[in-house]
Amino acid sequence: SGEKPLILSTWNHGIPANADAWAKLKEGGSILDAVEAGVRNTELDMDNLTVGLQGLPDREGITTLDASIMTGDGSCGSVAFVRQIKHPISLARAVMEKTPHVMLAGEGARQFAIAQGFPLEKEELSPKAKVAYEEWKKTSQYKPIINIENHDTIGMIGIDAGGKLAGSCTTSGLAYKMHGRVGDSPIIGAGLYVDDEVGAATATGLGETIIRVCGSFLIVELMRQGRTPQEACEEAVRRLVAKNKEGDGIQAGFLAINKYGEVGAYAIRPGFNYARATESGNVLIDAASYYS
Ligand code: SD4
Repeated sequence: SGEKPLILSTWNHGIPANADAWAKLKEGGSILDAVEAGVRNTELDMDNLTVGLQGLPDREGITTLDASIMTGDGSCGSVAFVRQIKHPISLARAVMEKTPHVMLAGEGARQFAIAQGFPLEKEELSPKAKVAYEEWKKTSQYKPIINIENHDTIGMIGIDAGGKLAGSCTTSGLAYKMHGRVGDSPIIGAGLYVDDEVGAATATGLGETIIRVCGSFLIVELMRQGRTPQEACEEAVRRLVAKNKEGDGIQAGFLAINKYGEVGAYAIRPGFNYARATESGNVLIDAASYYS
């Protein structure tokens, strides 16, 4: 069986995110504190155009963010279609801890953020996002393209030494999406699911396809029925491919851990990688995929 504590996160920016999560655990933080701190790193990464306010905007040129957070006792919070908030993951945590609700969206989420003392950022595109958006406007074509538009959301799942689990997921979503579009990342059970009795899963890629199969919940339930994390991720990807409505060329990937600290990762196509942090190090690993 696997090592604990363990932190897993999507893509190569998972390495610095894991490092921050690990540091938080080592200074005595909970696994919840760790997964929040980890993805806050990515929310500030100016080179990542799929997370945070520097992310690529929707068709109208407005960057809107989705995020969710969950612990293994079933506590969860999320925000969707939120503007001007630098750390949507922390806003999702505030929804979880300070409201009777699980999910706040749009203007209501922003009002709640203001009431909680979150600073409102100026609404302007980051230099890189602005260049990309101006270029996109020349044709205004919208086709989900793997590993370009869909790339780089961070999903993080972790288990502490005592077997408590938590996860986080944060994104600016699909580039040039319709205004108001919400992806899988803030949907509990789609982009993220955590249950201390079983394990945790998170997703990245084309959200529509992940929502359709309740991807992260599906993986946790498959593990509950006895599948390994790897088997569960593979079955979820098979399900997603079978139900695909978006055509060839889409990408999605899943990460999973079970309560023993065993790991699974699988994607539709090659190119998906993830960062795995344990006492023995923080390393980037290429995931296997359905298509070669
Ligand atoms: C979404 N799943 O909004 C996100 C996008 C993503 O890496 O994962 N990008 O559909």
